[in-house]
Amino acid sequence: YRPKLGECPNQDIIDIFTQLKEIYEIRKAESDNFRADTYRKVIKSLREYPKRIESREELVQINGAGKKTKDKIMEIIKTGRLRRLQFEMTAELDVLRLFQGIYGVGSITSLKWYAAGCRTLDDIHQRKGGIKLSDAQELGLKYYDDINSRISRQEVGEIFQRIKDIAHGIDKKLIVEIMGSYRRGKADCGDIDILITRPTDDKKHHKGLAQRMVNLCQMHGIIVDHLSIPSNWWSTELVYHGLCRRDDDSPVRRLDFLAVPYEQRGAALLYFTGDDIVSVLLIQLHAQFNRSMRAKANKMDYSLNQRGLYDMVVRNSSKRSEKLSEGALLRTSFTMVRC
Ligand code: DCP
Ligand code: MG
Ligand code: MN
Repeated sequence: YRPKLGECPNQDIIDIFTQLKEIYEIRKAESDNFRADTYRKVIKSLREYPKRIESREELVQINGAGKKTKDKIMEIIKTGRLRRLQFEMTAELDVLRLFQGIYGVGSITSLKWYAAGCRTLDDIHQRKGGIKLSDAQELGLKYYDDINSRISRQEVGEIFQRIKDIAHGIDKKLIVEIMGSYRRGKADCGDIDILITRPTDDKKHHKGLAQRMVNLCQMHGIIVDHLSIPSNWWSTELVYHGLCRRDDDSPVRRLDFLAVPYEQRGAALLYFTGDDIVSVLLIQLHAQFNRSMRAKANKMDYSLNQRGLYDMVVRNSSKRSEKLSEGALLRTSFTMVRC
C-alpha cells in the first residue's frame, strides 16, 4: 500500500474504518449500539501512529482496538480490503454515498439526512423528515447526474478555450491556465480548474478582473450558476466555484477559478495541478539527494551505491572516480524516511 501525499501510512485502514464508523453511527441512532465510538477512538489512534503497521504485536499501541478490531486491521494489511464490509453491510453506505454525490454534502450531512428517514434522492427532493438544503446543495441535487459524470478532455478543452478568449477580450495580459486533472493528462476530468493571474510589470493588476470574467461567461451562457462566490472580488487572490456548460445542449459541469498574485503562480500551479506532479518533483529531489549523498561519501573516502557503504576503497590518484578496489562493505542500518 502506497499512501498519497499528505496521507498517513495507514490511510487505507482509516478509510475503511471511517465507513464502518458511519454505518454504526446510523445504527446507533436506531438502537443502543456504541461501536461507532470504538471506531472513532481507533481511527484517531491510527491517525497518530507514525509508521505503516506491519505486525499484530504493534497493535497494542492502537487505543481502543480489541481482538476483533485487530483481526480487521490485519486483514486489511494482508489483503487490502475487508470482506465483511464489501459483502455484508453496503446497503446503508450506498445511501450515504448517494447523498454525498450532491455537491456540498459530506459525511455529517448525509448521516443527518439518513437519520431523518431519507433513503433516496426523491426523499431529498421532497425534503422528507423536514431536512433543509443550502443553495449550493440544491444546485447539486438539480444537476446530480451531470455533476457526477466525467468530462472528456475534448469538452474541457473547448470550454477552457471559450473562457480564455473571454479573459483575453478583457485584458490581453491576463494569464489563464488550465490545471487539475486536465493538466496532469488524465483521459477524463471531474471538473474544470482554471488559474488566473497577471504580470505587474506595467503597474497594472488583475483586481476585479475575475469578477468581470465570471459576469461575461454568464452573459455568454457558459456559466449557468454560482456554487460559491469569493468574499472579496476586489482581490488578486480569490477562489470561485461555479457551474458551466459548453453550449445549451451540453451537460452542466463544475468550474473552479483560482486567482493568485503573479509571484505566487508557481506554488499555485503546483497546488492546483495536484499530487501526481508533486510526486514527480519529489522523485527528482530524491535523485538529487542520492547524487549529493554519493558525492559526500566520495569526499570522505567512502563509496556509496545501491548495494551499501564501502570503506577502504582504493582509488586511482589521478582519476578519483576510478576505483582500483571495491573496498569493504560497512555494516550500516538504514532508516526509511517518508517525505
Ligand atoms: N486540491 C488539493 N486539495 C483539495 C482539493 C484540491 O490539493 N482538497 C488540489 C489538487 C487538485 C487540484 O486542487 O489536483 C484540483 O482539484 P480537483 O478537486 O478539481 O481535482 P482534480 O482536478 O485533480 O481531479 P478531477 O478530475 O476529479 O477534477
Ligand atoms: Mg479538477
Ligand atoms: Mn476542481
